[in-house]
Amino acid sequence: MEPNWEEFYANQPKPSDLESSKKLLNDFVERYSDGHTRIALVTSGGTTVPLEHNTVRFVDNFSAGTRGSVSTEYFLEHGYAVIFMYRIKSLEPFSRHFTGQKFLDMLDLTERDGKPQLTVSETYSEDVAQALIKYKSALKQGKLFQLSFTTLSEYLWLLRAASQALAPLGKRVILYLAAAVSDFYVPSNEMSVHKIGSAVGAPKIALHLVPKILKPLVNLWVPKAFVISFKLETDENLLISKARASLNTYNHKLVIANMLQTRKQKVTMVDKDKDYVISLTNEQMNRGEEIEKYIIDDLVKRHEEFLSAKETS
Ligand code: 9Z3
Repeated sequence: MEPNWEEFYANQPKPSDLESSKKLLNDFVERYSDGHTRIALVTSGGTTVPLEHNTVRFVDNFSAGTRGSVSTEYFLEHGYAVIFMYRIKSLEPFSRHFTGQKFLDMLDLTERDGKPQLTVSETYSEDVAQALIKYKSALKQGKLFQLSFTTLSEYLWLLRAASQALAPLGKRVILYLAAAVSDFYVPSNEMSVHKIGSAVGAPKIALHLVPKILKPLVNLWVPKAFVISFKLETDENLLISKARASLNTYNHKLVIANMLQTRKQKVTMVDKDKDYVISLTNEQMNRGEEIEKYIIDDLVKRHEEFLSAKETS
C-alpha cells in the first residue's frame, strides 16, 4: 500500500536551516512578481538515505548532476530565472566545466614587488573567463539562486518549500525535476542511533517505500505550473510505458524518459498525446554538443504555448 505523504512528511526530520531557506526563496520569488519573467526550479543530483542517525553509512544514487547543471545554463540563456536545487558536491552550473580538473593545476604564480601573484594558467584562462562572465552575469541580474541538499528528507522539505514559494507565480513556473530521488528509505524509528556494528553479524535493514510526492506537488503545491518529471530506466522495454503511466497518474505536463546507458545522447519527450525522441548524432557528441540544449529549446517553446493558451495565470 502506498504510504500517506502527510504522515510521511511529519516523520521526516526538518533541515535545521529550513526557515532561512524559505526566507531566501521568498526573497528570490518576490523579485519576479513583475508578471513576466519565467522561472525554472531545477532539481539535480541524487539523494542519500542514511542508515544510522549518527550517519556513517547511507544508500546513495549514481546521479552526477550533469542534466540539472547543464540545463540550468540553457534556461538562463533563454532568460529564465533559475532556482537550482542540487546535491552538495554534484555538478553546478558554470563551475561544472572545471570539475575533474586539479584545482591547483588551473592556477599559476607570478611575482610582483617580491610578492606572489595568483593567475589562472594559460591553458584554462579563456574557458574560465567565459564561464565566469556568464556566472557573474546571472548572479548580478539576480537570475540564479542555489540551494543544496544531501539526504532524501532535506530534498523533500526543500522541494515543498520551493514549490510553495513559487506557487503565486502560476503558469510562469517550470518545475524540471531531474534529481534522482530515492524511492526507498529507512524510517527514523527503525534506524540505528550509532554506527551499525558487525559483531552481531550482518544487519537486516528493511527499506520502506517513499510516497509519490509528485501527487501533492502537482495537485496542491503548484497546480498551475508547468511540471516536468524524468523517468529513468535500465530496461528499454519498460521506459515509455512507465513514463506514460506516470503522466496518467499525476497529470502533469511532460515526462522526459531516459535510459541510464544512453542518457547523454537520447531522451524521449512523453506527453498526453504523443512522444518523440530528441537525440544527438555521434558527430554532435564528438563535437561536445549537449543534449540539454535541445531539450531546453523544446521546453521553452512548449512553455510559451502553455502560457499563451487562453487561461488566467
Ligand atoms: C533523470 O532521469 C536524469 O536524467 C538523470 C541524469 C538522473 C538520469 P546525471 O545527473 O543523470 O546527468 O548523471 N532523473 C530522474 C531519475 C528518477 O529517479 N526518476 C524517478 C523514476 O524514474 C521519478 S521522479 O522513477
